[in-house]
Amino acid sequence: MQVVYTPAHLGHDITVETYMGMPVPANEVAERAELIRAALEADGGFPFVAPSEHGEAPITAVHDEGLVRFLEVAWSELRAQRIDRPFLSADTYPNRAMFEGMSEAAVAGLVREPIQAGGRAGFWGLDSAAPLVAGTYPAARAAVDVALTTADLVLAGATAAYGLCRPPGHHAARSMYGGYCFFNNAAIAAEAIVRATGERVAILDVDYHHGNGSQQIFWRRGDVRYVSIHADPDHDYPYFLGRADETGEGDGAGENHNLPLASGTGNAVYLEAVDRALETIAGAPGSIVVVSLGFDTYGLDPIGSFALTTDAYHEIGRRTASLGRRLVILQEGGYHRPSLGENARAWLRGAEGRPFEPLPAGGFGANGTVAG
Ligand code: SP5
Ligand code: ZN
Repeated sequence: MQVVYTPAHLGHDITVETYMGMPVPANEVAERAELIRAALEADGGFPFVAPSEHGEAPITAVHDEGLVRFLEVAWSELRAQRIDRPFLSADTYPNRAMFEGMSEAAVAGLVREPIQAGGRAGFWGLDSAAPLVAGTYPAARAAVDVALTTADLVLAGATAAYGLCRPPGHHAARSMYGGYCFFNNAAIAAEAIVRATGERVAILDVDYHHGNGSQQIFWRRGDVRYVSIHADPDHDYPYFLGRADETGEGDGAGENHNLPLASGTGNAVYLEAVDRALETIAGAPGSIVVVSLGFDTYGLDPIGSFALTTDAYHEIGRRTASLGRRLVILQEGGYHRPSLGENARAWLRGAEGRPFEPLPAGGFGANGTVAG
């Protein structure tokens, strides 16, 4: 299986994030993508290709142009305004209750994007845990190109291809970034595939978190079915979306499928949810599935509460491929660094119908470091 990768993600060099007001070591770090790259290279069965530039049009096909412009200048604005922070994080969010009692028309007329960078980040952002640095915008643009190049490979006839996207994307909505995500790589790829083929597309989201951005973007769309297995939002980010009764509206009525699972979910319960998700996908026409692939469902993940094992990823990859549809597999989350490479290898080998054997110690160490 071909892998689309670029070192451009390294510019999104994150070391610290904030969690509930306090600085903590970052989860969504550059090393994640490098560990997956090293493991797939060591496997030998994954040829690497560089992404090609696709420009801005596929991005504004799903995102508000104002979000793109904000992300493009956010860092230079922070510096121009002499706000002495190591990364941009919002000061104030427009909580909907701030406008309670005001008409929609009044709010639309009065509320506008501020100039101060911390207010501007609140206008476009979902949460305070998605740090933005000098290299974030080029890295986020490159991640979109990775996703679109992965889609190109499948549109050109590949049975499956894997895009090593970083930063991830599924929390980014049409007019919002957040959850370590800036542009919604999977949604941009799905939209591009719909436009290229005229077919319906399904998104299978198996990241630990609900992909609120993907759900929002396709909420009223009949041509993209979103199916997600994730942690119950009563207990986990993104908290305010992801429940089973969110099924879409308008042309999208019945096209949104959320399968929230309880803390502690292990392989057996998760695989049963995978089967339900795959049946839901099989219930609509189309020949291509975009997979939002996260490994934060792993038992040792520092921000997840599920208990999946590496063997389960091999089986999930195998079952997903046995749908008989072509797969555009895009990386989302997953934060337990020592296991990331092996979990990615297991999933992708499963999707190819190849057995999974752990890499020998010394070639690619069990501690997740690259030998030599
Ligand atoms: C793409 C993706 O996986 N984004 C996840 C964003 C999660 N943001 C909130 C992180 C909160 C970390 N909570 C730590 C709880 C430790 N018990
Ligand atoms: Zn996640």
